[in-house]
Amino acid sequence: MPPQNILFFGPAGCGKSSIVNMLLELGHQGKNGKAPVSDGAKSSTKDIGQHITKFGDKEYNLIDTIGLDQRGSGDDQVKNLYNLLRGLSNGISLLVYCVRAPFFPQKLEKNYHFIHNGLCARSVKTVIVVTGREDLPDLNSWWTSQKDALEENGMHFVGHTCITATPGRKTTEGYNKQLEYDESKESLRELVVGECQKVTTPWKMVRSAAFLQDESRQALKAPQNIIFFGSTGCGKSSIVNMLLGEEKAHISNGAKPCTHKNEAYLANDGGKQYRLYDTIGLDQVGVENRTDILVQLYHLIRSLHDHDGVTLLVYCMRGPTFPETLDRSYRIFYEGFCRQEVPIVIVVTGLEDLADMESWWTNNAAAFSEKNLAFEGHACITAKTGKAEYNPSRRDLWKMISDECDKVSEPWKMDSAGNWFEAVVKWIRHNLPSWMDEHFDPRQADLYSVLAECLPEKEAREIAIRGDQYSEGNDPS
Ligand SMILES: Nc1nc2c(ncn2[C@@H]2O[C@H](COP(=O)(O)OP(=O)(O)OP(=O)(O)O)[C@@H](O)[C@H]2O)c(=O)[nH]1
Ligand SMILES: [Mg+2]
Repeated sequence: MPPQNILFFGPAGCGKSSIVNMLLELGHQGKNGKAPVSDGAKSSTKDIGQHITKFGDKEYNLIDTIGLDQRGSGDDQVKNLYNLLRGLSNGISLLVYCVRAPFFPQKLEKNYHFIHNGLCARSVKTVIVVTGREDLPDLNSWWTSQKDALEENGMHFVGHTCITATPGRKTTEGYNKQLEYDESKESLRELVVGECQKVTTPWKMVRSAAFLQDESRQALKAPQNIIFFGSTGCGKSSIVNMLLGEEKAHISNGAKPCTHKNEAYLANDGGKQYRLYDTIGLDQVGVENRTDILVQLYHLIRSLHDHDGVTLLVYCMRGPTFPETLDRSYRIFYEGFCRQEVPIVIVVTGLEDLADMESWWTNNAAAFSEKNLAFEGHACITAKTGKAEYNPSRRDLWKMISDECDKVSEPWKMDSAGNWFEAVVKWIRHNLPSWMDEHFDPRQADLYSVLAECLPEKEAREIAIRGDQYSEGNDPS
């Protein structure tokens, strides 16, 4: 009976080799001995190591990989890994995703998507092992706080453990973390060996290396972020669901605004990953304080700054009538928030009663130009499930969106938080004073209270003072 193969992967320096060694120490060691461990400064796993160990009467091959994000991890390493997987006669039973706490899962998803989605075709069960337990209050707090973020970023695990991968400092009585270290080994064995034993038919790599060029390399790329915006009830959430192919975003069933929080949904098309952001209707009536919307959008764009930037804006509107107030949210998002630096496309919903939905654009394109509203692309659709044109609409919409995203080589990121916010506030005051209702008093105190929700106190105060000078007619720029 050949050994079951277990692949350990994760970013450089997360403790992969230490984890492999913990299992080797616990099991009956076979050939190849210990895995070399990183001293922290630079990664020591130059290539793929394989170590056989035995638990009970079963043998396991622990495969220790290079951190794919490290310098020099290029096509060669990817090919080596592919060749190794391809050569495993017993396939692969389990993936072990190793990360170091505290960490931000969105930064780590590339590794996961590359190995789990790309190389292993989403066909191998994955567990997550978190090292650095010694720096955390307890295991459960870590898992509870991170599991939603992991799921949102498309990372799914059949099990988890949070461990310390070092016995700690040497003291006169031995190592100071020996107890935690021994417990960690047991919990690691339980998770890894336990999950392996459930696998009856390991997954085998049968594809030719050609796919590495496209699918797998795409998976290594971060998802592209797309923001859907527009008036309340125009169909933003319906459009997002249409692209997802399932009803994940809540859609409204009446006149009341439905989406009250900006939400992200992970979508795939043609082997590429997209993150779709369903946002709050900018002109939502009944919102007590419009500044709340502003602050939430600020948080969204700021979070995207650390999250691969914004690739595309999708302006959503409800047809077939051409709306009077169309340009307001366009200007706020495109000109105000994104400084005209992100490509923007338009999606017109509610066109199911037209014999030729595309004719809507032909008839209305001039009205957009007159208002100086320019778009890189458009889609005339119905986003209402059950309508005959729903599936063709979905196909057209994906095509338009993926074509536009393909043209973007460098997603947009706002400049340093303070400058950007100041510019946005100035822009809104100048161009859309009516949007700032009585709750948004331009005087220092109110501006400060908005800013203080998103910025460090000192920064908020400084910007509020500068903004105040501006509102008095002293534009400092
Ligand atoms: N007839 C028709 N109805 C649509 C279409 N798209 C969406 N709807 C309906 O319009 C209503 C509002 O759609 P939502 O997707 O919730 O709109 P939204 O923009 O997300 O609304 P908020 O979240 O409240 O800002 C729902 O009842 C949808 O079923 C369409 O193309 N045609
Ligand atoms: Mg909605």
